[in-house]
Amino acid sequence: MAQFPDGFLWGGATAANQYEGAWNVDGKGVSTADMLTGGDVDHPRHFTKTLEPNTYYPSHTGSDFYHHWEEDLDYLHQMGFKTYRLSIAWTRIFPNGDDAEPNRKGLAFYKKIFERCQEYGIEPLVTISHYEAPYHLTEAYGGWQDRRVIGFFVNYAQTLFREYRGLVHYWLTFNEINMLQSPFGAYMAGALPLADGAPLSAPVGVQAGGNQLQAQYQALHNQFVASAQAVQIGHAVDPDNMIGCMIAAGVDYPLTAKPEDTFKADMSNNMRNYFCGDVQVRGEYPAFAKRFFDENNIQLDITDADRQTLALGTVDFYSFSYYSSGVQTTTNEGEAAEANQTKTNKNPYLKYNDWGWAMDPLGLRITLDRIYGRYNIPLMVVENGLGAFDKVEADGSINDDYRIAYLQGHIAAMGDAIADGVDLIGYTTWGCIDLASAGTGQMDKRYGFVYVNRNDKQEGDYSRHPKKSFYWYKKVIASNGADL
Ligand code: BGP
Repeated sequence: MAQFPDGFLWGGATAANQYEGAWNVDGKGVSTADMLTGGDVDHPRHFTKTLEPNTYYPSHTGSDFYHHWEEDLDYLHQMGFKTYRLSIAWTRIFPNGDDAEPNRKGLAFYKKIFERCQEYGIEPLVTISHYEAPYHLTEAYGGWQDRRVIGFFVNYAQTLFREYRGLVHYWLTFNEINMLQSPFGAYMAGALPLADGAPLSAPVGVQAGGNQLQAQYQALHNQFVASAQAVQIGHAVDPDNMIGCMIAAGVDYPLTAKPEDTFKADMSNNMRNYFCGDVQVRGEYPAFAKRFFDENNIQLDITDADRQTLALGTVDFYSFSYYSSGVQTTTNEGEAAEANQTKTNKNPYLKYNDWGWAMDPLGLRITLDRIYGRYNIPLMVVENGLGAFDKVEADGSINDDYRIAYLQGHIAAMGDAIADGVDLIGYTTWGCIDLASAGTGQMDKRYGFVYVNRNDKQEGDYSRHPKKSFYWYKKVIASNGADL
């Protein structure tokens, strides 16, 4: 039976642009996420420079948390949440990103949420930037490639640390910062410019013929520096602040015992779990970065002051999302699978969800063991869960046994990792209340314990309905993970 430590932070996670809606209310500015359409298989996500009438932009409505926050926090409280991971929309606080003064109405919105959390004994875990940035910064500065954006972010982060001092103790600087390494994530994670009408897989941040990787890695470097400065400020404002990195982590297996396959899998795991981890935990780029930069003709603008900032702004804990594992091979023997517009090799030993993501609880234990083995600092799993189509029965019940089974397996794997010696301090399942998908923009790709009545056809009144998993997770938390 899994043994979780006392005080383990059980909870769930959401992100502003996928959940809040109210995209242009109370002084909020336009964010990069607000320019992304999507919604179902016939309408894959793409960027539009001018908002098109009669087109669905998932962030504009989300799950309408902006107007349902009291009800939603009440549901989290009923489940016994110890923590709630949410992000702050930068554009509610600084509508353009480079504004001189913050928007008081935006600050007030989150303050009442944190105060309610405090009443409920729920520790907020705040992501300062989750897959969005003020659109103005992308237009006027070219986004995160430009060093000036570092200063705007640090000013924003400092405003939050001061405003919410005593109410918030756990912070993450950038969601899945390593997504900047892939073309798919670079617009979302890095807020680099896309061409009008371009899909999310299109080149970002460069004029035709430019070095796309150069743009991505310079933006990533600038985010590292911004994150490290924010960590130092956060600690200075309140020494009780615990500030973490957030990385899309996982494990890639070699398809065969060919040494080349193992080498390729190792390199892939290094790039995914350790590239950003080393910079943010150890305060310096890993040794393997140099060869990667050389081979890809990437020449970064890294100053001595940057190196010092990185060394001084290391994080207190390593947090990550884990959904799935992958397979690497140097041959064409594998069967191809597709997830998030990226071709991968199919693992014959695992089952896949409806979006082509392998379900692999043991992969979570392996990931935890390896990351802890490298860094020896507290870990937190801040996203995990099963995206699935849910069915509302005639009597209104939603029997999501498949979701319960997925989570049971992953929680048991965390228990095993703790028994392996890993210092795991918390677990927040993704999309604890249904919200729009980041990858597809769909409302029908659901993760929640609470159903939100809104679908891919943009029908539904946003009413909330607990699923079977709601009562199950409540029991898990009450038993501190003993009763799965
Ligand atoms: C992560 C993101 C989240 C979330 C999740 C699930 O990469 O941090 O924002 O959405 O993936 O992905 P999707 O929404 O595409 O199912």
